Amino acid sequence: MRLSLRFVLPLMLVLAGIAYAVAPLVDRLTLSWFVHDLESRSSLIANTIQEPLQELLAAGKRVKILEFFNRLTQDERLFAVGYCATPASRALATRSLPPEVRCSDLHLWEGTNHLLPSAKGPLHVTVRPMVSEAAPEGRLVLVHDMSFVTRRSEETKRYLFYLFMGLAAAVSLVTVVIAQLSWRGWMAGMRSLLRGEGLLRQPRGAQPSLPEFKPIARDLQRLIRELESDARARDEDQITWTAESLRAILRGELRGEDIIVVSNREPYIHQRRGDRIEAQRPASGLVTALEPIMRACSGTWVAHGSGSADREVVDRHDRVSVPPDKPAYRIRRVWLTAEEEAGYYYGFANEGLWPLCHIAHVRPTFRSGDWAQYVAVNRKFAQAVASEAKTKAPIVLVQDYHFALLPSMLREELPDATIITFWHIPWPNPESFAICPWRDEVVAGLLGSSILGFHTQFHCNNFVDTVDRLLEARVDRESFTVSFGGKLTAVRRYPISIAWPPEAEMLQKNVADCRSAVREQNDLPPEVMLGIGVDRLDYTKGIVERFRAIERLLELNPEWIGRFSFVQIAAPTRAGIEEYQQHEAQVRATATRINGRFARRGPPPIVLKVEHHEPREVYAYFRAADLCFVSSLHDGMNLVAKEFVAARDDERGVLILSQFTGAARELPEALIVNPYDADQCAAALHLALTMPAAEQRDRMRLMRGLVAEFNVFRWAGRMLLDAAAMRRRGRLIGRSGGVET
Ligand code: GDG
Repeated sequence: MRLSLRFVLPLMLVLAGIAYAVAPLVDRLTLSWFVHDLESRSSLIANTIQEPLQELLAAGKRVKILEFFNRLTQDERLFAVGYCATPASRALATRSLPPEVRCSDLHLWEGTNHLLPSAKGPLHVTVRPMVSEAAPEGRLVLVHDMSFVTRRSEETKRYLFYLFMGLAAAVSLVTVVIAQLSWRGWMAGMRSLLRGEGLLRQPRGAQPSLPEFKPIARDLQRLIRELESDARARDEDQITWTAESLRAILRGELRGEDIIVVSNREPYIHQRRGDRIEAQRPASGLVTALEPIMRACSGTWVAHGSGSADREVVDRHDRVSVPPDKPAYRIRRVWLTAEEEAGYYYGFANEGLWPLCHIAHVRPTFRSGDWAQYVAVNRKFAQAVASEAKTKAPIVLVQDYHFALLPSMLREELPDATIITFWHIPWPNPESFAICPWRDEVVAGLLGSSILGFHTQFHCNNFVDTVDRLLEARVDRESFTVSFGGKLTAVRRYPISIAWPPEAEMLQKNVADCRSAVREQNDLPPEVMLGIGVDRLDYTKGIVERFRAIERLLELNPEWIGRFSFVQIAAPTRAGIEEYQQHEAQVRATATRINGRFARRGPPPIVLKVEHHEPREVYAYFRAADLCFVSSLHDGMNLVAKEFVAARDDERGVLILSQFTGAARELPEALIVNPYDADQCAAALHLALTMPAAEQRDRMRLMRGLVAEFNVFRWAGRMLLDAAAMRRRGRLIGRSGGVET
């Protein structure tokens, strides 16, 4: 409507201007028409009255002549009639003859159009010869009233104006209608092109896209992608990613957006300690990364309420504001029954999906009862998120393999939401994944996401291959998008990391003090070379393989017996699962066996500490060590490797890193090993223990540069910037959430 008015009003003004511009022309034209008309009329009158007038003149009947003239002027247009016998005589005329009309001038006016002004309006004077024998110079003068010409001219102009206005309205209407139809058609064509329709197979029943656009479609899409990635690369290069810059970007890019995080683990757990309630913050990279987002956007974090005092601190909507000392966002707690937790968390997620995705030679266990709980709990979380959404199109960040079904369930509840799902663990190849009895449901569930993130491109490839193998979906390997059920999911790589710089408290104690304190605490001689491993006690972390590598080192290089000890911090985890109990037993037995072999000649080669440590203590171990050994059999990223690097502001220490971690792709300056190859690992241990300080510094410096730059704020920021770009594009093509295909 606004567009129409914007177009119609100027057009009408232009046409009105034209109408006024042509008005003088109309005046001139109508005047010349009427003058010509009066000429003809005058000739007609002159010819008609010639005979009777001649007769009356010849008879000298002046009175009769005047009566005759008066009768003639009863015609409304004929104003006056007169006759001059000679230029010198007085005119015989009706009283109305203007005084300016004198017999002496008539010879000058003969044959011309003479106009006289008068109070009534212009008068037209025609002079015709009226010759007789008695009066060879006789002239008839006819004066016509021309005021009607002015009246007619005004009327003509008025009609002309109305005509132009009508014309303007009609032209505008037709133009606007045609323009609207063409614009809609063109926009629909462009939108469908930008969405990729018509480039690939047409969905059944869909309108074929405009064929004339097809040749430019791919180029256009590629251009948009290139521009986006250029802009992103440029932006990212210029940004030093910190919690504050992440907050600033969020305020700029996602001002006022409704942001919801969903994870199994909550960012604050309220525990009862006697009379007091303590708010514990779990040591988790995920919380570190997502909390700045929550603080900046005053968002909502939906999580399983697992603390002993969690129910005591929530309001009647199960919400609690955090951080406790300076509330900035809120947790919405979801309560699970013991059966739900057993089936969803311990069962399907940790006995099914965890071993399935890790390919760590532990068979996944799938039970239909667990699956039913997994579905039910995912549904419960979807409803909780929907009830927390303040707008129809929130940004929802779904975390990890506990919520594979949540994206599609959320898509049903909030069709316009932008759903970013991050899968923190690896994604296996299609053959391995096909073991899962509910493989199709899991993959389809994830495809409810607008963006699906993995740590490495390898995992993205595996996921896309799995989709291709299992579902009737359109996979575009150029843009790495999957179109399923009319929705598009972008599959992207977002390598997770740690906060940089680490909290000052972690680096407070200097390295020398850490070295002596750690050795003292563990009854190790001050000069012993120290290795460190920090893991959850999980079979994917390759702790047994790590111990075998140490054993092999001592076999191959016995000079290290009594001179090298390895401290393994193993935080108990998922202890309710039998596989984990067996694994713990195996780890303990392996350490005992190896210590039994080599401990007789000094300190034990392995110091196994199966207990949770505070982050400050973990950092003290990192700083005290000469090497850190990460030997995961399969790991999405592995944050321990990055934490070791962050802890070494002295630029010393060597990182030995399994090739099966995501981190190995980012930290090639580490000593990269195959944890299944004990000899190779032993060689790496020896190399680390003998590496010159200068080489340690060179390697550590490069790794620290990378971890500093590619930190966890960048991980979160990149996902949200992509989501913001997707929403902008969605608005451009008429949708805000998952882009429809
Ligand atoms: C999953 C993926 C991915 C360990 N023991 C203690 C302790 N930790 C901390 C470490 C580190 C974290 O736990 C472990 O993180 P990882 O990345 O190594 O491994 P997962 O727990 O398996 O995490 C993994 C990660 O998600 C993130 O996406 O990298 O691939 O498997 O921060 O320091 N922390 C404390 N005491 C301990 O005893 N405080």
